[in-house]
Amino acid sequence: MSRIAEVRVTPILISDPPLLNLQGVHQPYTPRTIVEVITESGAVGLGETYGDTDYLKLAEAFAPELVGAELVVNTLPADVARCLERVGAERVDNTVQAEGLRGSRTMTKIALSVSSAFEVAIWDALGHELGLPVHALLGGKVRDAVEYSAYLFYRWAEHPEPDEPKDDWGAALDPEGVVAQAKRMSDDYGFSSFKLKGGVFEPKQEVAAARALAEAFPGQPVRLDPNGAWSVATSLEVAAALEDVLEYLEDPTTGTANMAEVARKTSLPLATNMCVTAFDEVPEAFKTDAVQVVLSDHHYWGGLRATQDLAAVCRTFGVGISMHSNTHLGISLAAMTQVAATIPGLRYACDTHRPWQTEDVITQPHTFSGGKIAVPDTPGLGVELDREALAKLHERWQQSDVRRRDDAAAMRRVHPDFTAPKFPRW
Ligand code: GKR
Ligand code: MG
Repeated sequence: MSRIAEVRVTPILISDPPLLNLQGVHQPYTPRTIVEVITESGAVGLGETYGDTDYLKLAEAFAPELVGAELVVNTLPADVARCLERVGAERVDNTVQAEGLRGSRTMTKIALSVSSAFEVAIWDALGHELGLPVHALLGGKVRDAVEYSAYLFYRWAEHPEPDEPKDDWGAALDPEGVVAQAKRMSDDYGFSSFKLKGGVFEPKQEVAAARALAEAFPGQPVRLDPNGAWSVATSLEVAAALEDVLEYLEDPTTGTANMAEVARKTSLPLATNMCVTAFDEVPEAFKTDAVQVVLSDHHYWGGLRATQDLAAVCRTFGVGISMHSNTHLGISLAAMTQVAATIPGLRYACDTHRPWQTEDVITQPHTFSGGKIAVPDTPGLGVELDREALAKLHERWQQSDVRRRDDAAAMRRVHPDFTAPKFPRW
């Protein structure tokens, strides 16, 4: 088997619409890191992860360590963590709280997110070497297509500066705007599950939007996710108001104990990508029945195998599994699709930020049919790097000083007094 001959790490900036959330608004451009693992025989494996400086620096530091290594993923998380101790320990402590929308962000979790990009790239390279799709390497697919949900956001029509990226989706700031967005998602992509990012307006307004969605799409699953913005009492009020409408309520409140309290008093299942984001957070959450659906994410759980492991744990305890997303490009969507194809009992449509990202670094961006992506049987992830696009987006990164996602700072360009809210906002 050929070994790894070269590893490239390329930071890029991708355009992003003005999507609103609890923390503020998406910036016009957001960073991502693209990883290429090239084997001695010339196979190229691709990976993608967060591009904020902490992630990028670690990826750049770790990349040379893989040169000469075999195409195996077993020790990657530990290897990356050791690399972090060497290169990162003096720069950051282990308890960085990023006020994030993905739960607490510790350096250990950053190491896992970086590791995931190398892991995916190695699976991809291995698939090309062996002529097998990644899902086959992971044990085989149990479905031929993966269903995704429409990810609805309150949003502005455009970013504040005239030369910033634009699209033709228009504003969505009330129930009518949300339903119009959902209709376009349904018409153009065939999505038939709908997730609304909440935590933006008063809960009453968001309840009205969820009800409007349910009326516009009778019988189709609707979810609401305020990223932990509400107190237990508010969560229970919203749950009571939407008990007949929602498929699940996602992270209504912050912390396992609060989620458990809400879960005890509502019949609605609670989903999370905030209070269960690593294996050491599982026991408490499952013991207290705080969550009924865990939203996995191969980026922060540490890769595709970790995602399968998580799915097995959830199966064992009778907890549902689906998939969280964050602003991503086609390499990540390919990886999400490959691993989702292998997971038994995936009853809920997975999240994706597509179609909000209109740029990509692959030659043939994914298309949805009936809200689903067909699982490719071609070698590796089934995608090919568009080198010209990668170079262009890297050049944008070089010419810009945006080095991290900061939704609150983006919001301050329009509302100078904005600060990311303290929990609970309502
Ligand atoms: O893109 O604004 C966003 C989302 O709010 C994202 O950051 C979250 O991590 O999609 C995520 C979620 O489900 O919480
Ligand atoms: Mg969420």
